[in-house]
Amino acid sequence: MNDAATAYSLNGKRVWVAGHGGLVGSALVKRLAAESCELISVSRDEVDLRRQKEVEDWLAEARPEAIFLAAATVGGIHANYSRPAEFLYDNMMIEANIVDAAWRVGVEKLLFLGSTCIYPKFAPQPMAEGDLLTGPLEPTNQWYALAKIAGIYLCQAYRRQHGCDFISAMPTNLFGPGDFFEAEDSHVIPALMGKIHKACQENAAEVEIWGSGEPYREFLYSEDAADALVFLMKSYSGAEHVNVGTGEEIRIIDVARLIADIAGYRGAWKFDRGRQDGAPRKLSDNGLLRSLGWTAGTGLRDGLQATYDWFRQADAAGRTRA
Ligand code: GFB
Repeated sequence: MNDAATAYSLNGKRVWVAGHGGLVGSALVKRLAAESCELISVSRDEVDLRRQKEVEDWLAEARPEAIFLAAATVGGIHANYSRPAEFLYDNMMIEANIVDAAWRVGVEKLLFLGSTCIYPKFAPQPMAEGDLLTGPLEPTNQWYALAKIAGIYLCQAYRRQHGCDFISAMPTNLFGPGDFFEAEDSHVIPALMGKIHKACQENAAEVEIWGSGEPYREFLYSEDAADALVFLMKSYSGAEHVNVGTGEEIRIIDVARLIADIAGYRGAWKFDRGRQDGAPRKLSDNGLLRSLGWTAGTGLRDGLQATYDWFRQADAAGRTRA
């Protein structure tokens, strides 16, 4: 058992999922339905999480006992690179406002969510928690990464100075139902699903893949991620952030082939070399999470199939966020 293993019960607790409409947030809401807790949420129209007073007023009134901080400005490689001000400002403000207000109203436990893009571009693979800040960041997502690194340090600082039980989890690239399936701003899996689905419908001869198709990524199904986050909330208390992944990686071209197989696409690939590859590899070391007792349950193909089934239905009903 790890030193930081602990027991925190969610039974009867008021739990706020900040970012409940997003990919992880919606999976968390689904997963938390199996716990005996009271879920609370607030919409973007009611509270702008980038505004300190709005967050302070909401938390003073709502008084959650536990918070999953899954709210963030997110997007794929192009969104990160083309909107650096939003990715840095929004994410720093959201986390600073929520962490500080959570301490002020006496929140018992808070789990802050980041991403494995916090690690250096050329970190040793697999990347362990201790590899943080050992080298320069990947330029395409350095603004998002810096905000998330600041979030980890915020949780550590409030733990050290105020004794708050605030923890951080760093999931690898996530995908699943309810994702943002748009060609320019989304992550690779929803982007390729959208493009491949359209190519099938239009009988197109080729689908565009950004960059070389050679980078490797580690993908985790959003419902597995939510399960890991609930597990950490209940069983981990430490200053060190915790990687959340599968420990398995795949080349971008191979994940495209898997999606093509699921969707029935038999056309060609066209590589747009004018687009960036980003990090060459981002494989996480999940030793800490495994030592606490959690491993992922959904295989990549099964997760892709479930996501594609959801997407096809949502697309047909005009319900995708594309
Ligand atoms: O998912 P993605 O945008 O994010 O891209 P990152 C992963 C890889 O897929 C890159 C390639 O090498 C892309 O060039 N790719 C190929 C595509 N075709 C496409 C496409 O049509 N759309 C997209 N989006 N990619 C993000 C960070 O990095 O990962 C975020 O920017 C965050 O900050 C997230 O950390 C988890 O893995 O490169």
